[in-house]
Amino acid sequence: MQLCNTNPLENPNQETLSNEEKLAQLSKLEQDKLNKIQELYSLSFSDLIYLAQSVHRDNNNPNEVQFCTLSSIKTGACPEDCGYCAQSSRYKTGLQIEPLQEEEKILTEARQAQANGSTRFCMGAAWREIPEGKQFDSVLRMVREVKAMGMEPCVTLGMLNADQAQQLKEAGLHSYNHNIDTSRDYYPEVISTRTFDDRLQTISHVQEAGIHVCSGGILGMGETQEDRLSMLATLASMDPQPSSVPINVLVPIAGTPLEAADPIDNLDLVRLVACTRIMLPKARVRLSAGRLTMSDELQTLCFIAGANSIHTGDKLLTTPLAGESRDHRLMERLGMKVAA
Ligand code: SAM
Ligand code: DTB
Ligand code: SF4
Repeated sequence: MQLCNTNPLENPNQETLSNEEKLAQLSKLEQDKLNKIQELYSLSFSDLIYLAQSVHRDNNNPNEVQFCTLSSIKTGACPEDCGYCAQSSRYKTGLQIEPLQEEEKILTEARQAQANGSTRFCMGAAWREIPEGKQFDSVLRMVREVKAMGMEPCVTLGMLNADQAQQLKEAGLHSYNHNIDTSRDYYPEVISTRTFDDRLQTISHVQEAGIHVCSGGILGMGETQEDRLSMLATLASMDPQPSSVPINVLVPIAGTPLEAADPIDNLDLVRLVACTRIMLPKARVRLSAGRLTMSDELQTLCFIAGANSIHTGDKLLTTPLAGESRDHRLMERLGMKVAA
């Protein structure tokens, strides 16, 4: 793993450590990043946005937004206990369970997504880890076909090993989405069936296979501001940095432990987008879950702060989105272009 940090959880006395002592265990790099993010976060809103927009202009086309369409290729019945997720078998969320979908059905969705302006197509499966055999072979074929259409194929399939990462690379996979979701400290409050280090391990396999990493998190799960900044410090310390960072705002799902979590303040969201842009200057900063309930004005502030990609379409994985036409209308109103 090229993440330059020491794992405080490897210390069995972790629980007895003060916050200061835990911090002292973070690597110099990650701690430096955290200090810088804290400084950025304490700037006036206007100074922070000015800086983020300057970094954005130096590294990206500020008038361009990439559209990415999601498809749930295997839905629900997941053994993991992620406290936010509609697809965990631990919670009664009323979700319709669907087995791995037919390849042709998914490829039809990909063609439609491309016709609607998306250049990236992300296929998600509610697996703890990728199963070997026929199901993985089918996913590999879908990746090959999406690549052949000229789109960026992305998948999010749970944990994987080095050999599976290699096979995905050979099939032409552009990106693997695997979120760290929150800070190392807050992670066990949200998920107990795997660790933060399990996530980093999968990310390391993805990096080593030469596949782009797409990794981000969820805001509004009851975490503190410090947790959010610490999550960002972890992402910014990865080497190479993720080439895409999805920023999800929790979509509260009835029946999950986080159904009534306090929502994130809108201006805090914009500040976090700005800090992400500054700390990961070249990444696609992607507005992901939570956009259905965001006003056009809030989304615009996020674009000004450096967001340059969205998940579009009628649906994320299991929850609704407003459809591409709302997104195209907003692009037109702002004089911005959908990345070709
Ligand atoms: N099972 C795989 C995994 O967990 O890596 C892939 C699918 S999982 C649904 C993809 C990501 O969606 C999660 O890592 C989480 O960040 C995000 N997500 C899931 N449910 C969400 C919700 N209710 N609100 C916001 N983001 C959510
Ligand atoms: C990511 O970070 N967000 C997307 C994508 N990667 C796979 C998924 C969001 C899921 C939101 C809840 C749902 O629709 O089930
Ligand atoms: Fe399963 Fe992924 Fe949902 Fe967690 S986030 S319950 S691993 S589908």
